[in-house]
Amino acid sequence: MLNLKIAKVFSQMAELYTMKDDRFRPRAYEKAARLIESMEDDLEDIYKKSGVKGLMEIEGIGKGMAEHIEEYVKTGKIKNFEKLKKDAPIDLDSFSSVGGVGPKMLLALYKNLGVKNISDLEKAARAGKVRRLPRFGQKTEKNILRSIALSREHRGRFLLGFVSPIVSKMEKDLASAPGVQKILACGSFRRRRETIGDIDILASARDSRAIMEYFVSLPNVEKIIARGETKSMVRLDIGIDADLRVVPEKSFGAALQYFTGSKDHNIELRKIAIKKGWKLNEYGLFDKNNRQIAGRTEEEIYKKMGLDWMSPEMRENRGEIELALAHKLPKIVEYEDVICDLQMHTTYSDGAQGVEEMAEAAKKLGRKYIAITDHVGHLKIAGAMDVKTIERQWREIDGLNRKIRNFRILKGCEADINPDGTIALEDKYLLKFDIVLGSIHSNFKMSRSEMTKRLIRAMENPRVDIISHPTGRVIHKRSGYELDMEEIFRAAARTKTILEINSYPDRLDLNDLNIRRAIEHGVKLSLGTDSHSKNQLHNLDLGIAQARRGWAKKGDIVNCLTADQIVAFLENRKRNVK
Ligand code: DGT
Ligand code: CA
Ligand code: CA
Ligand code: ZN
Repeated sequence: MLNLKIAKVFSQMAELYTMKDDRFRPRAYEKAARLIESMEDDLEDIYKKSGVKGLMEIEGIGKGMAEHIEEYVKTGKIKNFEKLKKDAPIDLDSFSSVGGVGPKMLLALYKNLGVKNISDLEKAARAGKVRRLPRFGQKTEKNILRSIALSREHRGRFLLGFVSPIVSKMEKDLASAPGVQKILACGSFRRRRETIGDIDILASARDSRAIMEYFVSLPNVEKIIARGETKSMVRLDIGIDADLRVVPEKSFGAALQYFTGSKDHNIELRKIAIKKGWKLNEYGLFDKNNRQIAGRTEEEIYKKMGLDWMSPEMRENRGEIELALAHKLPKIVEYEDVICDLQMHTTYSDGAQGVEEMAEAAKKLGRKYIAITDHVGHLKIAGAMDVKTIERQWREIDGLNRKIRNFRILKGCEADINPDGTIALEDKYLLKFDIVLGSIHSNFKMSRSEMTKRLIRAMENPRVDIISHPTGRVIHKRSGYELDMEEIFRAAARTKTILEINSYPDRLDLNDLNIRRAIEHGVKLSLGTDSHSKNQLHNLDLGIAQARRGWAKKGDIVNCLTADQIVAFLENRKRNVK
């Protein structure tokens, strides 16, 4: 699968063209990169089947891009890219995880200080050289050092949404290996943590050697790190490690439990076994006489020890073991309970497809309704809609609602929250939307108390239904604004404002812990994919996973209401808020 590699090349070409002050190519390449990154079909397959023509049939891929892809598939290189890199020999890879340092800054740093990679930059910033450059200053220098520290913290971890399609494909491939009985990815992947350190695959098989051979020869394996009869470890082409363990079927449940973790959860569980005079490990649960009393299934491991089985998402040793012992586990929201997607963009602002195409794609994924939430306000780079455009979109939505059966499109928008907490669109317009999301897209660096006040003022506006990506963090890139979250939760509860679980792979904002706190405050939550293309609509599952990790119940998530119910709910909340 070359998709991710090509996406990376395109995204770096966008940066290199930005350095050259090219007007149009940066956006075109960045858009193509994002599209390819979230595509499920394999570009190499498409090319091999139907050539450049087939590639051009992908929406958003023109002739030039298609030819680049062809060149890459054939030679592993793109000449234009190599040429661009010669003019600016900067290790863009090393900067990809450092937020807030754009291409123009990189070029200035390279030209003036010879900075080529992160460690050069860190050295220059620590020596106080960066602040002396025109347009940089002390504050920028400090932010650069903070970004570098943040990226270190995350080094070697991969986004769940990024790894997920790859793991699913490996599971499917391995299931067809000779003699395989059971196969499942465990570890943080099964617990659906927002980032994954390495992939832990577990199998039971009649012949472990055959599946091992199959595993180490998968096409996306770049290098074999260790190879044994029951355990092997490889490095995949995207840079993450994956290991495979093979156990006998009678131990599969025990191994599943053990390798799903988390480590802290396992340690607590083992203490319970020890108290009973038993032993618990990846081979099973054993009594005093070392007889296996459970191990074939995960359920029986928990049951024998007196616990109810719980979803992997809950296994972080955050109180779930006590509740399972007392048979008082909460019934968390199921994936099927969530029937709509409450944030997405179309060509009316910065999305790749029109309203109808997004609606049809969402319907195909089983959603019962959606909210179209294009940008309104100041965000000119994101193509914020003006009033005329809004009215045109409403007319189109009315028409589509008559046309598309068993489906509904809500009229929504994502409105900018101004630095003073007011909304960047007049009230009389806000009132006419079915659903209004308020978001912070500018002035990120306010003090904690100012930022908290800003968000609370937005929540006090009864026309704002949902605060989107409430903390503003971007995994691996930005740590989020300074906020007093307890104050925010209290205000959300008081004003009956819904807080979003933004389901975009690098946002997942609110995160699991904040979700749990919000619920304890009685705050309602919404799920939105924030899709900018129809290929991203499947990300809803990532948000649901985080909701489950935050122990959300069906009643906590407004996306479990029907379209009629949610409209009534939103009207009612506006009436009750002063
Ligand atoms: P990751 O890979 O950093 O995203 O996180 P995990 O949870 O996948 O951790 P990993 O890959 O180191 O180990 C996989 C599972 O194996 C882990 O969730 C629980 C189990 N495990 C690992 N080390 C220990 C340990 O020292 N004690 C116990 N009881 N279990 C462990
Ligand atoms: Ca792992
Ligand atoms: Ca591991
Ligand atoms: Zn947008």
